[in-house]
Amino acid sequence: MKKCKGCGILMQTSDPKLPGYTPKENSDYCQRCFRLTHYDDLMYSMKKGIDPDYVLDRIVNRKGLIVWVVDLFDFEANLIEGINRKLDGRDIILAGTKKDLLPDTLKPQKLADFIFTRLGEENIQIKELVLLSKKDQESLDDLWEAIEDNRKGQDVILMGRANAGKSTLLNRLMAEDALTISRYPGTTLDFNEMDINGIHFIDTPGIEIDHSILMNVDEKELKNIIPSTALKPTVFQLKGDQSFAIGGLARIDLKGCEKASCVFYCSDRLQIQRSKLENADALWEKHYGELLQPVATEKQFARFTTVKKEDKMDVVIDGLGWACISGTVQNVTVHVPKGVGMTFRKAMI
Ligand SMILES: Nc1nc2c(ncn2[C@@H]2O[C@H](COP(=O)(O)OP(=O)(O)OP(=O)(O)O)[C@@H](O)[C@H]2O)c(=O)[nH]1
Ligand SMILES: [Mg+2]
Repeated sequence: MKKCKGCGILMQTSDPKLPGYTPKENSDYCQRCFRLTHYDDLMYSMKKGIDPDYVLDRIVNRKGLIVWVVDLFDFEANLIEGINRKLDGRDIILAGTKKDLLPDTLKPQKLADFIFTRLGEENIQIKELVLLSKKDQESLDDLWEAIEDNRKGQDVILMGRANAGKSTLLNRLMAEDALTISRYPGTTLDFNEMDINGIHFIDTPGIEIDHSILMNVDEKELKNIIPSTALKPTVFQLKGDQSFAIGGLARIDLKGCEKASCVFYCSDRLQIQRSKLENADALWEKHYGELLQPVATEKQFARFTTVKKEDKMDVVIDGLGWACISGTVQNVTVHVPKGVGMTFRKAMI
């Protein structure tokens, strides 16, 4: 049997419930890719389907230049701890995607400085950084150049977290919509190889982000949580003790605010509800799952608290976006569904 051109899986005609099924022996795409592309019908979720260690092992065993695709909106969740060690010290080009989702006010140089600082803090080394926006041809040319400069005759492997935009980027490089892309994590199911301009490229399944909110909500909510257009910051002036609920997905409590502000960078389809901290528990209890929605599949919450040290500090919630807190605030407590990752960092913007 052939491999599916969209997701790379070996096709089969015997079991419609298993990955790779196609009713027609000689088709190029499996039924799942066909339905995803033409009807936005997920059929079955593969977000927990591919073992990340298996994917990484296969990448390590395959010679080639690494293009590490990183979603710039969801930067913290897209980091891969110890990536240099895991890839045996191979050269890495970091291709930052979805720059079009970040506000225009963030200049490329400032963004690049931010990325290099964060990579430094995480002890991650890369050879080159390319920042890419949807539809921007110039940045695509930069990526071609970086690949040519570093490839040394080798194949090129695109790897990264699920949903980072690997298959989308390859479609752009080949100027063809051959690979299946979707907002659902776990679209590409196996290694998928193709030649573009005389270079052999390999698309790979995303490395699962089990700590992302995206993996912890019903799939139908993804279109409300993943932003589709440039983020419009939502600004709140703060006084005293305040609390913010981001739908029913997370809560941020801020104590001792004076001449302070909190700016949210997340999908404009999410409702942010502000209250006095003293009323926050009661409001959460009363409205969780109703006014405060969507909610995560995990109903238990974990709390993280910090004193505010940086002048401008981001509270980042994996898969959801971030809030930038500035001014005088004594301490910050973040409530996230158990298992979802969060980071306190120096502000990106
Ligand atoms: N706004 C924006 N969206 C993008 C960009 N690149 C990819 N996307 C969207 O991100 C989602 C995931 O894209 P894919 O190309 O399927 O991601 P992937 O890394 O191949 O995902 P897996 O195969 O699941 O690992 C899709 O909804 C894309 O439309 C970009 O540059 N800007
Ligand atoms: Mg893919």
